[in-house]
Amino acid sequence: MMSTEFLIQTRENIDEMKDNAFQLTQAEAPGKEVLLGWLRQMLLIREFEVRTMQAYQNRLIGGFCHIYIGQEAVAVGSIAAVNPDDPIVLAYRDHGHALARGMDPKYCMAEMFGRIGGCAKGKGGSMHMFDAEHYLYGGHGIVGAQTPLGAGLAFATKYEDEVIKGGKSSHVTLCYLGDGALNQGCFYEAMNLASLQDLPVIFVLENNRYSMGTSIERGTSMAHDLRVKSEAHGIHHAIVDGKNVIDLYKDFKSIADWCREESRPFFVEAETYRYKGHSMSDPRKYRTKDEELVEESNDSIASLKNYLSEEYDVASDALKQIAQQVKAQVKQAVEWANNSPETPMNELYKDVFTDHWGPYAGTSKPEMLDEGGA
Ligand SMILES: Cc1ncc(C[n+]2csc(CCOP(=O)(O)OP(=O)(O)O)c2C)c(N)n1
Ligand SMILES: [Mg+2]
Repeated sequence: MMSTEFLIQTRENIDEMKDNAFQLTQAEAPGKEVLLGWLRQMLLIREFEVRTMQAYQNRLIGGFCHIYIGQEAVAVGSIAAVNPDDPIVLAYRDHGHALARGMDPKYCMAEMFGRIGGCAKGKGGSMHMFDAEHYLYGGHGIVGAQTPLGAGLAFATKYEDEVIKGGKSSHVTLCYLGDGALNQGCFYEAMNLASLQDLPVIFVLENNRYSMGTSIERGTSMAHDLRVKSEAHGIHHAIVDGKNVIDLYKDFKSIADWCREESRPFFVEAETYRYKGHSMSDPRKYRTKDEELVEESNDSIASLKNYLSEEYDVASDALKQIAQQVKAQVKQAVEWANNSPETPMNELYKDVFTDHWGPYAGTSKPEMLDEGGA
């Protein structure tokens, strides 16, 4: 019988790997006000997700829904390290990134409620947060599908900066992916093109160690040393701490500056963990309670609070006040979503690129269009 045991190796040499990875120049640590802003964002994401779970259980949200609790530091720290007009493209676990990028939580919540007030008029739902104004080019439900889009966005900014404007490429795209996407062919096609064409895109692997119920060791070759995935394409790699927003920011800032300067791609692995199940219906039988407790005891929000108290003497009352303000903001978002009208049927064929009739005559007309549809 074939054995797969030989594939499973530990990451005991991880420190050595970190040392051997691309040498990052150390970016400056941000000051107190910036850190308080990040704490607010991380608390906002967590509270938003808690309310999302409640709304889902109350059947106000339907369809697929993936919770980002535990991973907040990755979105907040990495997005803070780039400019507001640097494009972002995401997988489906996307609420946290949308909020970190500046989407008003009410548009994000209404999107999940399937209401007209949502960022995609309620037609996308949880997995498809889109906000062109904030250069957020969508959450994507097909695992890995966003990786060629990330390369394409970087191609677009490079083309615009260099060819249309005749200057130097000055943008960098953040393209997030989960560890499950490491096993999708399109990711390797995207890295190949990104390397060949010197595209300034950072592939941000959020390694939360599971792809649905499959641990990375069981589903991904060379899981103990993911450098090889990008080195095959001549793309630099770094491992960053996905639980420490300050360190993560500093690393990302150095990487983003380098990508911008050199117009080259990069592969960053952020070590993180999702506290909740894969989606709303996941009993988490594939991992132990002990493992979850260990991960939750190293929480990014708790660490940042401690840091603020110890380094800047921020009082616990001040921290509580931020938490209360965030709670109120999310409550309002839920109310706003609740009060937003259902998306009408005649919206169905709006905002799509195709002419739904096409050039063909005589095709049958969808029934709903007889009722004053598009
Ligand atoms: C091409 C494709 N295959 C399978 C699925 C089903 N699927 C949805 S989510 C998921 C797991 C992906 O895990 P990962 O990339 O680690 O992201 P995470 O959920 O951990 O954020 C799978 C297999 C899919 N959406 N697309
Ligand atoms: Mg995963």
